[in-house]
Amino acid sequence: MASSVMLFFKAQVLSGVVPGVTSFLPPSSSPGWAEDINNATLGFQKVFVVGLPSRTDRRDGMLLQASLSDVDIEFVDGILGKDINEKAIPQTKKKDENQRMGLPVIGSWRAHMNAIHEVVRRNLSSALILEDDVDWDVRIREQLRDFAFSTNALTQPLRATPSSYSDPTFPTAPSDDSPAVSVADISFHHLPAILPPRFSPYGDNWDVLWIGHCGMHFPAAGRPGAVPRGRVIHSDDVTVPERRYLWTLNDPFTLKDQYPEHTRAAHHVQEGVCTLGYAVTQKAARQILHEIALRDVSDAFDITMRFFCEGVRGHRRHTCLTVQPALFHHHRPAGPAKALSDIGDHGDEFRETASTDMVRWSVRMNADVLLEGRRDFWDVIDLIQGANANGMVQLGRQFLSAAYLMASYDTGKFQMRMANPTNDQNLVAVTEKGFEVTDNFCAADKTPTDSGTGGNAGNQTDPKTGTPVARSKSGTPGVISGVVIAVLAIVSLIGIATWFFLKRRKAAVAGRKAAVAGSQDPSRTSPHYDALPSQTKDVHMQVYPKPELQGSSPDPSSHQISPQAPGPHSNYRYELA
Ligand SMILES: *[C@@H]1O[C@H](CO)[C@@H](O)[C@H](O)[C@H]1NC(C)=O
Ligand SMILES: *[C@@H]1O[C@H](CO)[C@@H](O)[C@H](O)[C@H]1NC(C)=O
Ligand SMILES: CC(=O)N[C@H]1CO[C@H](CO)[C@@H](O)[C@@H]1O
Repeated sequence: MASSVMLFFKAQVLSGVVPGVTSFLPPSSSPGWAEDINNATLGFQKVFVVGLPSRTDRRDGMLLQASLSDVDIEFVDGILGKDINEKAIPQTKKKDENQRMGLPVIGSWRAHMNAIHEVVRRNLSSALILEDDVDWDVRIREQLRDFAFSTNALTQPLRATPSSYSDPTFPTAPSDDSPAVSVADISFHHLPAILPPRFSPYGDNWDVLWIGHCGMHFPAAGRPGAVPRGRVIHSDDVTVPERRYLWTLNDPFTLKDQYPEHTRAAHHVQEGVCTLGYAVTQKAARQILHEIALRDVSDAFDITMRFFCEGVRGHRRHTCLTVQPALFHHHRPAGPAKALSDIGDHGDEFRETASTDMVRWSVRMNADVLLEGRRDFWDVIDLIQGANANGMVQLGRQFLSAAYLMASYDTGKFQMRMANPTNDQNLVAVTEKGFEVTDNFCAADKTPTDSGTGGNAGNQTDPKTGTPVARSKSGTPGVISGVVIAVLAIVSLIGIATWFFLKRRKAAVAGRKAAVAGSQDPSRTSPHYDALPSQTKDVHMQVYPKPELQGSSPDPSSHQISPQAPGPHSNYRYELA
């Protein structure tokens, strides 16, 4: 169900578009236990793709993509919520009609349950389940091999002391109220020696590998469940795009805020959103049948999966591992946005160019190159720039190459960020004559950032607010007017966005009734939408270009309009089927 919306505003990047000609890196050698990852089912016993049989376009796309990657897939039929027999939807608690989940949520739940059902019926030792609109990197096997090294480091017994693990919080993390145990990051480049796995190349101790998602948190004290807190940090992973191309539905985005460029992290699942791709073991599939298929559908499937992993809301805790950025992401083909989902509303927009976010050498975007047997793959960066050259809205020249707005209907809040301005400067408000405006234009409720990362030499600090304001390095009038244009453009976009948000919200209210379960936190069910128009003024204070861009440490809390992490019940986009 689409109870929230994310809009992207992109401006043209002026630099020339050059195809990404990069030499292909041959996979390095692997130990014997990792070899199966190179097989046709990626080291699982089966790869299933779930989706509606009527979406033959998606099946064609998935089939082509899988064949170009030498992956053997099998389709599992999803079903529309309206076609499910009412009596087949388990009801283990007494409920009112209006406490039922919406049909899209039920359809998505059933599609995934059909896949899980197959895993159990065929007694598969493990299976990877993908939604039918995902894309991956041409180097997927290397990525999975690296992920397997990481999951083994987190969950296999140490070779030297087989009764212990390198993560001191595995298998049982201290419960929430016990004193925080600090867990050092494990470097991917110095992994501990472990007992080689025997059950699966990914380890002997996992239930779920949630490797396609739209957001995860690092486990930490104070988050739900007693999730083990170890992280394997893979720095200099060339398959990770630059940070400015990364996004998540979970805020804060610690990976992007606190780790260097091209870092991938493997860790246990916490607050995952979207089930684009996940593997299950036979044991876990049986448990999912027991705990998710045969119980009330009281949340969307990804949210229930989160509870299943974390061991909250009446579920037992399971060993679920994940990776950030994920390895499977949505692919959006060119065409009417409506076609993107059979269950969510994507409006009347027409998408001129296909895209896949956060995958550098996307298989789908490189189908031509692969079909011709070439190796000069297009990088996501070139593709995004190419897409921008094809008539995306132009805003403020290269200063503001992308801004995005995230609105959550559940909390009644929205948030705006620039995703991709320049690395050279902060965005500041200036007067017509080019002087900085220091009286709280963009900064009223910001606390001083102390990034300490440099890169903004020549900046000043506003004596009143303590807010750092940076000057453009070049400082030419052209530069400054570009900034002005960018700022004005954003302010006007906010107006449009607010209008859009309110319009959408009206339509959503009716749908929400069904979706809001009785157990929902009451503060979430009464969002103050009506206050939004008057908040528009505050919102431009939230236009903060810097933290995402320069590798600065995150400026805690002040950047958020609201406690924004999708709470257990907040539903973002569900794209299945
Ligand atoms: C790939 O490896 C996995 C794990 O060892 C195994 O279960 C599966 O049968 C293999 N797939 C193929 C097609 O050989
Ligand atoms: C399922 O597979 C396991 C492991 O291969 C085997 O021990 C078990 O007997 C099988 N169960 C059924 C019902 O076939
Ligand atoms: C010249 C100057 O004041 N530079 C400062 C700009 O801001 C950064 C971080 O806020 C400081 O580290 C610099 O010293």
